[in-house]
Order: sequence, then structure tokens, then C-alpha cells
Amino acid sequence: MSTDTIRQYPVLYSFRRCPYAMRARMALYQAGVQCEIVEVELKAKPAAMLALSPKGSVPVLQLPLGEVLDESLDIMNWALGQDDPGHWLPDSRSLSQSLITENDSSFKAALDRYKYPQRFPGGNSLEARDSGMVFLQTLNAQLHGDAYLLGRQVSYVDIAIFPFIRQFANTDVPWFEAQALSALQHWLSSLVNSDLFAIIMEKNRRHLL
Ligand SMILES: N[C@@H](CCC(=O)N[C@@H](CS)C(=O)NCC(=O)O)C(=O)O
Repeated sequence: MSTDTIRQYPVLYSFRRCPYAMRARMALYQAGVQCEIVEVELKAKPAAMLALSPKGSVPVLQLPLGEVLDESLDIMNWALGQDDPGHWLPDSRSLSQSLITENDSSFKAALDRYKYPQRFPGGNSLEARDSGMVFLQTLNAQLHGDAYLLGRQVSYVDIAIFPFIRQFANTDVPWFEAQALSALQHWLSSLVNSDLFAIIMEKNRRHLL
């Protein structure tokens, strides 16, 4: 059997600055999954990746026996199903699922319109910011005194969401810092400054672990 058909490690097609790829890399690292990272140029996606997943979005995880996961949440769930040493997977899925669904749908749409107004002719960046603010307020209220969204410990839902909040905050840092969102600002800062985030954001990283 050739080394092309059976690989020793999973291969993750990733893009360092993609928030979906960040959540996948964090879950894989947390679970202790050794994997090879292929950094993809979104304008020149590798043929090998498109052959595995023609929809052409990152992240894509190819498992050693050939199974392909091409949705970031599926990759997180698969990784944490291998091992979940920090108990990231919540006991009850309903709250985390509704927050992640809102993040990935209406909030992501507002984020794109706020961050890249030139891509949406006729769109209004400030209206998009207001619309995104509704989700920021929901998260800020959800934190109510706890460090993380489901309580005192970081969980799957924090990891799935914070890369998107980081992008939103970074679009206009003075504006974000001036908002009455202190719980959310602390939450974001602790996750962005975590060792885990530093590791998965290292440039030219070609392996996880
Ligand atoms: N639902 C997908 C979305 C992934 C996604 O949209 N990734 C972006 C990069 S952040 C992408 O690959 N876009 C395709 C492109 O830009 O060509 C997931 O959760 O994995």
C-alpha cells in the first residue's frame, strides 16, 4: 500500500487567519491529536484539498484512513471525541448550539459587512456594527460574572465563538474598548492571550504537537 493511501497522521488544510480554522486547530491541539498542517492560500487552493472537498472552504481534515471532515464544528467534535482532557464538551448542547448557530449565521454576516464594507455595495458598515452589537450584548449578558460562557471553565462554545469576536473587536479597537461590555472584553482578552491561542497562531507551524 502506498504512503499516499495510508497516512500516519491526519492532515489539516488550514488558513492561519481563518476563524473557522482557528477553532479547529484549537480543538485538535487540546485533544492532543498529532496532525500535519497544510497552510492554504485561499486564492490558490491545492488540488489535493479540492479533490477531498470540492466546496473549497477551510478547514478540511483528512483522517488517516481517508475520511474527510470539511466543517469546522465537525472537526472540533471529532477531535474532542478522541480526547477531551479539559472537559470542553458541554453536558447540555442546547445553549452552546444556539450561541454557535447565531455566531455562524447572523453575527458572521454582520461581521463581514462591518469588516469588509467594500465587498457589499450599498451596505452600511455602521448598521452592520449595530447589528453585530446585539450578539456582543447577548454574550456579555451570558457571562454574568463568570469568566466563560458556560461557567468558570473554558468550553467548546468559547473556543468556537471567540475567533469571530476577536475579528469584530479588531476592526475598530478604540470603539470596542469604549463599549459597556466589560465581561466580554475580559473574556476575549483571556482567550486571545492564552497559551493555546499563541501556539495555534504561530507562523509557519507545520504540525500540531
Ligand atoms: N462552514 C464552514 C465555513 C468555513 C469558511 O467559510 N472558511 C473560509 C475562510 S475563513 C473559506 O474557506 N472561504 C472560502 C474562500 O475564501 O475561498 C466551516 O465551519 O468550516
